[in-house]
Amino acid sequence: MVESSRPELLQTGPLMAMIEQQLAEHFTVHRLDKGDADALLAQAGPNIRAVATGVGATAGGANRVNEGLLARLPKLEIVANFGVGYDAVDVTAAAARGIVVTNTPGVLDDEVADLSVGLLLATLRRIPQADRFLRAGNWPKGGFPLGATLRDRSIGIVGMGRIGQAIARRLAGFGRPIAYHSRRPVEGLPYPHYPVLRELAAAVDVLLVIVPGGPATDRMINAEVLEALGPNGVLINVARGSVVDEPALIAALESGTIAAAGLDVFANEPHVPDALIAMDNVVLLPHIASATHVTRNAMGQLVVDNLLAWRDGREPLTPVPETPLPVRR
Ligand code: NAP
Ligand code: 8YV
Repeated sequence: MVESSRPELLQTGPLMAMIEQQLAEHFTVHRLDKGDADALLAQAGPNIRAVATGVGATAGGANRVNEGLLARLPKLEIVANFGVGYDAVDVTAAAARGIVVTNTPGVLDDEVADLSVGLLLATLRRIPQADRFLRAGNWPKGGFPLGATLRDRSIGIVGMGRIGQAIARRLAGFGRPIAYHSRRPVEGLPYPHYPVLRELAAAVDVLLVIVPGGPATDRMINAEVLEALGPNGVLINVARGSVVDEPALIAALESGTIAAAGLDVFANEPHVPDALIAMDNVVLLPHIASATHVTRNAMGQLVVDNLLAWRDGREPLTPVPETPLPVRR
């Protein structure tokens, strides 16, 4: 039974205009990031039935949907997350309260895989550095130094889910050996599975990380794994900054324990350590793997469609595995 045709919705931070326009059309929207959050929660919290969250809630973002926030929203039924990664939402607490959490899987796989391969090539072949070299007027003084190649490398993919598999399909075209690490092997894949991450790192020359963030993967790329990757090794992280022990990575890059890194994500976004910015053997991107008009619009529409399905009394389209709950009504 649908309580209201315009349910009260809490938006934790800015979202794309196309999302905000549709939310305003179908919901009574309260903004947690505008004005006094505490006063807003005291006044509107008891009637909030839906949350829309995303940008700004990842990594170190302030507006995480945690137990403290959930406790102030006693009528909450759904949290719709913009992004396939939902590490900024406490799904265990949500499940315990019978709240369904949705994310945006599938619609961004190819986009993120394209960027991952681009970042790998940019890091290995030093494409941004070559661009800077030319712009600085250095070419007439001599050619850009010779560098590393993909031709003699094997690639280890950490996380072989939707995006990991889209990356592997692309990298197969490069004719280099591929292996992967995940907790369980994926049936039917032709690549060797390494149940122990350190053993994968020791066996390959490139580690490309595309696992979810959260406690289970927290700093899984640590000093020991980087040591195993070795002095010819390259780390590519398109997963979450939390997955890498950032100080250990900086130390490994500075000491030559590994050769180079390509990073789309950081521990405390949007802040990037000065030590990384000062290095010449890293390529740094501002979390852009899905950042195209087409893909972000598809993600945004999925956020809205999940909320509208719930509002209309249907099952949300893409609940996360931890909360595959029927809507509580
Ligand atoms: P997915 O389909 O759920 O795949 C996740 C993969 O990680 C699975 O192979 C899973 O296998 C593995 N995994 C999970 N926990 C693990 C652990 N503790 N140890 C080892 N492997 C583990 O997810 P997806 O759609 O491919 O997305 C993956 C992640 O990429 C997202 O959660 C997000 O954080 C990140 N991402 C980043 C961007 C960006 O803009 N940079 C864009 C999109 C996604 P097992 O369960 O068998 O271990
Ligand atoms: C988004 C992402 O940039 O989907 C994810 O998990 O990391 C990216 O696609 C991010 O969710 C926006 O906050």
